[in-house]
Amino acid sequence: MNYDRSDKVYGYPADITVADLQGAEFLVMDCPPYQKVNVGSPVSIPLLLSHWSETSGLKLRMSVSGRSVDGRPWTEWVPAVERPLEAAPYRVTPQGSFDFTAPNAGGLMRIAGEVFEGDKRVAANYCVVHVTDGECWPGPTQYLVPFPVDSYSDLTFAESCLTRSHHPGKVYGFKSGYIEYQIQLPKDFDSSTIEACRLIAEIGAKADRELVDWPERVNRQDYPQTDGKQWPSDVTLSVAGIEAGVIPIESDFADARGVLSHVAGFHHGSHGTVATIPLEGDVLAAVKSSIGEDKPITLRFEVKPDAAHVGGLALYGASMGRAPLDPALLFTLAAGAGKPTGEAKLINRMSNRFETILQTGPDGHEWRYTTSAPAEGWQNPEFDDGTWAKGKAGFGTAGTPGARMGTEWNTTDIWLRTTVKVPALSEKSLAWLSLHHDEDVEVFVNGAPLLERKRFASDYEQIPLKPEQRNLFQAGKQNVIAVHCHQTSGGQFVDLGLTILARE
Ligand SMILES: [Ca+2]
Repeated sequence: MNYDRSDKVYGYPADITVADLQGAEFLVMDCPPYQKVNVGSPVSIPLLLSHWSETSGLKLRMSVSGRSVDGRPWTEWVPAVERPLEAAPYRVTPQGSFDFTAPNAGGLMRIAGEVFEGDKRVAANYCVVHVTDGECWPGPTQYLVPFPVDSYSDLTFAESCLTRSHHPGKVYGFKSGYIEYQIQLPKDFDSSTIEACRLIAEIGAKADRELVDWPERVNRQDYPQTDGKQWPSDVTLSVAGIEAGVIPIESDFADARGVLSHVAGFHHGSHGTVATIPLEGDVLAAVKSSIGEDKPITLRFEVKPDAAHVGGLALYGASMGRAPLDPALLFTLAAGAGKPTGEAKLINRMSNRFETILQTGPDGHEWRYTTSAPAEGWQNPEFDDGTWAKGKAGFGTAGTPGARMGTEWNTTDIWLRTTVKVPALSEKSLAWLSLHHDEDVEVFVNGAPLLERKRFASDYEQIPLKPEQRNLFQAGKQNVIAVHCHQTSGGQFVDLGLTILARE
């Protein structure tokens, strides 16, 4: 057994620690730990006190911390309240509720409840209310151009979300490289009305195994919690080819502040820092002239190989991290100037250059399959699978975690075969499998073993192919892919996809 004894950063609001949850008093907030509400809707947090002492004269304080996405403190809308607590000893007693109207602004509200005996806090607890669809953002003289993090036009990190597991709400790369976006602003945007511009983005560093205390033992769920061991990175922002500044990032954080990552169930608790970078002088002039000339604006987030801290980069979108906002350019316009009516577009998206060779899921590929043991050599190209059944991907039983089922398979073994044509791929090109297996699986290409995985996964895993694995495919020809999966108990499933990104 390994113990990680380093001090952890919990990231709870109001400096709540685990000790606040383990005293003789415990404040129950009888609502989901995270709930989503629309602006202007009523919110009610039922409260109870578990009072395991004979202390009297306790006091309750309810408060809201943090800011809306447009930067206003929540206390503008929801002030803190204090009231006495009445509770019989050794009982759980209802304490009414904390009620308010969700502000007319989007963001995450962290609601803390604290119990005091005199000036001493004896218990605390919190919950999160996610307010959506705020109307005060952007303001009347603000023009906001958000862009989804996965709409990048280029990503040059050697190891990145392209070659590891990924989620559309977070793009990342390790060590050095850059992520670039090309934004085409609307034709009717009059650049002479721009008074100021800033970039807002939630940015983090990205460690690989460096923050894991026993890196040799790989567990897909590992996302080390924020502690004293930091992982800084220096991110240079360039706009329209001109450097706008260096953003120092303290670490690859993962704690309770990364609420959205917990909710998304990906890279649990991971989050960045919300950075606001003013674009001024030459940079603003270049932005204005791009708009005037109807050219796209290029935004590059770069970790240079010679930076003081080469710690990778993660950009968090609205569905991941600590703030429910996509990165955005925020323009301040002259009073009275109209906002453009056209649509800003992200152009040259790299995802448009991905080519799916083998598609997963029930809308995907049709395979030949059998559930009775085939003759030896079943994985070889010359094997005749003409008598095997045909079925849509993937294969398994309903209810298996992460399964996207096309064909039911409920026996102990399944053998699958198909053929795919793969173009010639340069060294810089990428090819990756998307594999879900429950349980042991082996994959062959043209009769040769490509990879094996033991036990079970609970979702599709992105597996980049190494050059020697890619070399098993014959360019421009039909290639036979053969898969065997074995089941012992519980859920069962198998599906395999192949995607490529051709690069010169
Ligand atoms: Ca199983």
